[in-house]
Amino acid sequence: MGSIGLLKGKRKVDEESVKELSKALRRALLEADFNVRQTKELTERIERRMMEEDPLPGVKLQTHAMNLIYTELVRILGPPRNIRPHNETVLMVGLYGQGKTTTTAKVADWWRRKHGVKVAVIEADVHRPGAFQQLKQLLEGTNVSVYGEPEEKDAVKIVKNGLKIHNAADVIIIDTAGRDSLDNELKDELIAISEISNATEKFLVIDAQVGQAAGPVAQTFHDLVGVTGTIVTKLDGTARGGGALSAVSTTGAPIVFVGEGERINDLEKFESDRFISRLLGMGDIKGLIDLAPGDLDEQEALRLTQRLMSGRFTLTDMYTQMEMTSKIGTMDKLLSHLPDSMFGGGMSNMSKSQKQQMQKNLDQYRVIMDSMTQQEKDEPHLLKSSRIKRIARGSGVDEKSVKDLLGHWNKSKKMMRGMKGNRKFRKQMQSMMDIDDGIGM
Ligand SMILES: Nc1nc2c(ncn2[C@@H]2O[C@H](COP(=O)(O)OP(=O)(O)OP(=O)(O)O)[C@@H](O)[C@H]2O)c(=O)[nH]1
Ligand SMILES: [Mg+2]
Repeated sequence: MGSIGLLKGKRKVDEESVKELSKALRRALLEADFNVRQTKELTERIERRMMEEDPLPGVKLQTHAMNLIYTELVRILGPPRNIRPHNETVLMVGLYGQGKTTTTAKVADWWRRKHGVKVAVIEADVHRPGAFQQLKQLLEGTNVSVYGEPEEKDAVKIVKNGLKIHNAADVIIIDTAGRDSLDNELKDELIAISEISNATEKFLVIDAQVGQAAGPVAQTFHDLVGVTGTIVTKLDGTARGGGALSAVSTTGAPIVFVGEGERINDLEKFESDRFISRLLGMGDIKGLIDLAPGDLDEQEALRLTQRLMSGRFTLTDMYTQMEMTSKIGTMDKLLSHLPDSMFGGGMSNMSKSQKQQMQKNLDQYRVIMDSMTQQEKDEPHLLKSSRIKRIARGSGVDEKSVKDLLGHWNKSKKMMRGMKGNRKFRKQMQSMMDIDDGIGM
């Protein structure tokens, strides 16, 4: 998308250059295989925003345009999607040859490496000859257990047996048979596997080259099992990934990983900046955007909210939450994402002295937390007396201050729990965030 340069040096938007820019964007998105209708909607929205919104003081017109394009694309891609370390049963679904089996192995090994947990995979593809052998070979030399019954023709039975045998595994990943969208027998099989496995995640594996078919394919699988995440494969090739964007736009299931090769290590966590750069064919997009702090805070607010919904609440989360509430501008942003009940309605009405006290606490908490290990921040319940002593010494405060911090965390956590248990709140939250349960970071 070269023609962003046409705004260079311009101070005011004129309709002509907006049209020109929009045309270039449309071309780039269509070349990347983003869905035609979705491309039209997106470019029209950006055109409108270009005409209606003035750049913030100090922001060049060119950068302003890039910011708009970027935030609109990030809006489609959704907030960063992270994965719980354990207690997951994952179902891999997708069309023939998209990379399900390879990705099953990659993701299994990723979980084991990243989180050091016990991972097992189940080969439930009874249609592709040699699928079990393929999966076993891919995982040779890793600590991932591979379950399969090469002679059995009943996929549901294999899954049942596999789950029983590996019930001590922290994470189980099930590879399923490739299908084209017309085959009813395979559809029934997939639904049965999905039901019996009680999968917490259903990842749609989609080849970056799939193109305009991506949206309808994604919709089909979404209707069958309820897709919770997307994995884009073969991004080491020339495809720009617009099809994957259509899939995400259709299902609302964000991209979690991307595959960049045939080997087991060729898997990356999804990064929206990289993806957008590639989609637009623009090199590194980071240098071209300059989002106002407000925009970033908004992203942070979304991320935090998502985390709170996941039921995990670490010291770092508490800190972020406090930091955000102490900033008035951010607070408004945060509140605009949250139902009033979230902070008991009280936070936005904090008095000046309350805010000052909060800032003081924050400063002290930061010092104390600097003396903690990452693990301690993630799992504050580990902090028993000897660790508390060490941290107090390390940060030059008394032990009581460390305990106060933990007390504050405990209280905040209870509050979060309370809200999580509140069904009305949950429903409100989920429809607002369009996220699924069980997402953690
Ligand atoms: N270059 C590249 N090749 C990949 C990637 N992922 C998978 N492949 C290759 O794509 C081909 C198909 O991959 P599989 O994992 O067998 O795909 P599948 O979806 O399980 O296929 P079926 O079981 O036949 O439906 C294999 O040759 C893989 O090595 C990737 O990220 N990059
Ligand atoms: Mg396969």
